[in-house]
Amino acid sequence: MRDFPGFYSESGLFVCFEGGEGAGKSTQARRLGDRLREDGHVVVLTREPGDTPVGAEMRRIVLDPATGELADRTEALLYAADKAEHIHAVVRPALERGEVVITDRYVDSTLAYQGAGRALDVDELEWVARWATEDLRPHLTVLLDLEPSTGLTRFEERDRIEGESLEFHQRVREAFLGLAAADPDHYLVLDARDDVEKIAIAVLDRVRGLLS
Ligand code: Z5A
Repeated sequence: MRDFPGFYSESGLFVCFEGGEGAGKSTQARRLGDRLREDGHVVVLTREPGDTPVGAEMRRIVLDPATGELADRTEALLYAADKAEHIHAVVRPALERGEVVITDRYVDSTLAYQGAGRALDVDELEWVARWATEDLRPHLTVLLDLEPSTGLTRFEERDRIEGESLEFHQRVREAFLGLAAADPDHYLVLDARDDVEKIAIAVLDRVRGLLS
């Protein structure tokens, strides 16, 4: 199987937030976006799945409990299609314009949820996800690490994936931590139990370092 070495955009900055449910990704992505705009940067705040018209359809299918059971491979391909469109229509054009792109979830979510969670072959899955994204890698992935039993209590309603077992979410957490440990230069792992502002400052420090 072909190896994917990873492609890092030479223009712009690509930052990704990853982590389990309720870890605070959306909260921190918004805060980082606001502060970088105050610093004078042009920021594109985006997310997976669902930030393109096609992606919104994919999001509805994969997350709506009314969808019911899907074959694991079907689910993985729907996420991959969302990523392909997202990179093509949103992420790459913004990076080529020299902007900061902040995405709430990316390829690591596929490796963690469809790989460790659903137990699909991770090498095969990674091949599909890397192919879909032209192997574009974030300059930095911020992993907000949280015990799943805590994260799941931050919500009242559960979608198709949030409704999975605690063991499923534990495997997802371990997979995220494993990805971060394998590539420390491109990850910032933070304890998501910390105060929102403390986390935001740690993220901003690291990102400002990359921008200077
Ligand atoms: N998925 C996948 O399987 N494969 C893939 O390739 C991709 C995704 C890309 C997307 O769901 C689902 O798709 C996701 C993985 C799967 N699984 N599920 N379900 P989503 O986009 O609807 O939701 P999410 O990405 O899981 O995010 P989230 O669960 O909505 O949470 P969050 O963004 O991490 O947290 P938040 O919305 O910022 O905060 C949640 C609450 O916690 C809120 O009330 C905050 O005020 C509070 N909060 C935030 N930070 C803190 C701190 N530090 N302390 C205390 N309370 C806090």
